[in-house]
Amino acid sequence: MSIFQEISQNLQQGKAKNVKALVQQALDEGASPKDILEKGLLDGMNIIGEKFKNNEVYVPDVLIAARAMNSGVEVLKPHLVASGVKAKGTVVIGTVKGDLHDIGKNLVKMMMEGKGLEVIDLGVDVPAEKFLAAAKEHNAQIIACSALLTTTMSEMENIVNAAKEQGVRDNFKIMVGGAPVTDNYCKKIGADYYTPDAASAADVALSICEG
Ligand code: B1M
Repeated sequence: MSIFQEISQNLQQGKAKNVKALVQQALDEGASPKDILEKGLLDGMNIIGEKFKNNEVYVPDVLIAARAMNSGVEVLKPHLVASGVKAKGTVVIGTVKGDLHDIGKNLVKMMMEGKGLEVIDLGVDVPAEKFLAAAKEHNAQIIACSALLTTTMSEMENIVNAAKEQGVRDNFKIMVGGAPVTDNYCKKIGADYYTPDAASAADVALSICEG
């Protein structure tokens, strides 16, 4: 088994310490940071993402895999910057104003990071103005909004409207999701993309950033 496959498998099993050590070993053996990221870490996260989509693994498995991914990325980050590997795009993510649910949002963030995107996490209870200010500041391609309450979903419409009012609606794609959100609702409020789960949100975000 190659060291990349070992990294991928340990990541899928959530073995954070092993992933960290294997990434360091691969670097010491002269593997390129890009290969370690793509053939090891991202490969493992993609497999977990697919399994999650197909109900073959569940939320805790994804969370521990994501933690293992973060351990590997920590070791790799300085080398990626040095070797000039750029993030494939930037996403500003948050749970909308009035809503404190963040487990789903965190999964979406992790899956997006697993695809090589830079994700600026604004946390929970995020007002429309804050989404827009952060998207402008970080030159993001995407604003990603999560809502878990029927009473807070309407905040998503406020974000779309605020973007129009500020004359920046065409600068960002607005993605929406969360248990009560639907594709019809997305269309009704004039957002760009609805996705039902974290894995498909990451797929769509990547395809937006890759143009
Ligand atoms: Co609350 N809660 N909660 N809660 N809570 C729900 C959502 C609820 C359905 C429970 C119920 O009544 N059956 C209900 C909402 C009813 C409604 O509006 N239709 C509810 C309620 C009413 C409340 C309070 C009002 C309760 C109260 O205080 N009376 C209160 C509100 C607080 C607030 O936000 N202001 C409240 C509080 C809480 C806790 C703090 C205790 C806790 C949140 C902890 C936390 O997040 N850190 C909590 C929890 C845990 C839940 C349940 C049990 C689980 C939610 C969850 O994390 N699911 C939930 C009931 C349930 O769903 N069974 C419930 C797992 C998570 C992985 O799924 O977030 O759906 P989810 O994310 C999925 C997809 O939706 C999607 O991807 C994820 C994974 O694939 N997705 C996106 C999410 N965001 C996306 C964005 C995208 C794309 C996809 O693109 C941008």
